Amino acid sequence: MSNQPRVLSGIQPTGESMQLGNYLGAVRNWVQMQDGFDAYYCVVDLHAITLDPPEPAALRQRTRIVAAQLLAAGLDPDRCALFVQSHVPEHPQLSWVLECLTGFGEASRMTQFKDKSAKAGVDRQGVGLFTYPILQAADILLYQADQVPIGEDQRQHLELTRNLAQRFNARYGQTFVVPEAYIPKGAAKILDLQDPTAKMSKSRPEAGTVYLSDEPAVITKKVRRAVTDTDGEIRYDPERKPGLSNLLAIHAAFTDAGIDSVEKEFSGQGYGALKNAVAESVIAFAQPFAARSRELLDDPAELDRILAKGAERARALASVTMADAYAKVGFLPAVVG
Ligand code: ATP
Ligand code: LTN
Repeated sequence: MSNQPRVLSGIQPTGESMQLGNYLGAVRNWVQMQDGFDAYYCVVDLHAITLDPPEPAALRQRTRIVAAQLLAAGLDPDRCALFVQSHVPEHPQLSWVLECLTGFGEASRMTQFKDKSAKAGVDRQGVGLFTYPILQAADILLYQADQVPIGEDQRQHLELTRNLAQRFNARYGQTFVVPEAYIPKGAAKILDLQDPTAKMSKSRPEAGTVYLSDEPAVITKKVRRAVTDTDGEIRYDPERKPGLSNLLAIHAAFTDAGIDSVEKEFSGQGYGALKNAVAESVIAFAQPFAARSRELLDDPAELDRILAKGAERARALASVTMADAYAKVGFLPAVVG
């Protein structure tokens, strides 16, 4: 086993493709952190049935799509364990123990739960949406992760995870590493192009979300129609000019430039020039990315082999933590033979 610090993160197989915010807010860091970390990355299919459960065939397909896209983004199965959450039964097993340590009020304060349940009405949601962050905590704690690369929207879930780790350790003795959130500057919260008060998300309307599988013409159209403001000044000011600042942040991230240098470059020009440049920088990434994802998806047997190997590595680690946690809680060991 590696002596390097460990990293774990997850992404839901919701939608037919990753969106730009997933990549810039999280996945780009996953790729970088393969160097210098013992890396575990997970397609969280158990989480993907918490809201509007998809058709079974669609869930299977989306799970493969996300896996292919993660590889296309630069994950290397020789340098990280890429696996599917439902292949490692320890996740829901540990989740149960953590649920019993979580306060009802504590879980009720999770803003993602409040937002998502408010949309369809609390009484119409399954309990899984409520316990979602606790399963996420189990995902992280099972691997004794030191760092968790995520977007800003997941900060509160990581805080809950840290509290649960500390609570378990205080009650039963040192068991879990208390993880740190790794949240990028600048691209931590990419906003919806049509509604720059909301984060871009796979589950929001098409027009405001750039999918990395979108055709170049579609990307250009979505970016050109992005909602900005009417003062005509190119200036990074997320409070007063959220739409325009979002475009500056996207361009800076895709061209590996600082936001202030992008601001300077376009200062005095019209919004149209900036939008064209943003569309170009997104397409320069998305086009080869989409082509590579399609190639990988054309060989589902190979994808499944990569995921099986990832799950094997994940289980080797998760089962050790799980056995320790169960023993600490006082569950009687099952005698084999
Ligand atoms: P859904 O709409 O189904 O909730 P999502 O698009 O919000 O999905 P997730 O699969 O829940 O994406 O998130 C995967 C990772 O991408 C998480 O680390 C999350 O913080 C990050 N992320 C999602 N949207 C954004 C965004 N708009 N900006 C920055 N990071 C984001
Ligand atoms: N809830 C996360 C997805 C997720 C996750 C994780 C992220 C599930 N398990 C473990 C980091 C670590 C989201 O992005 N909505």
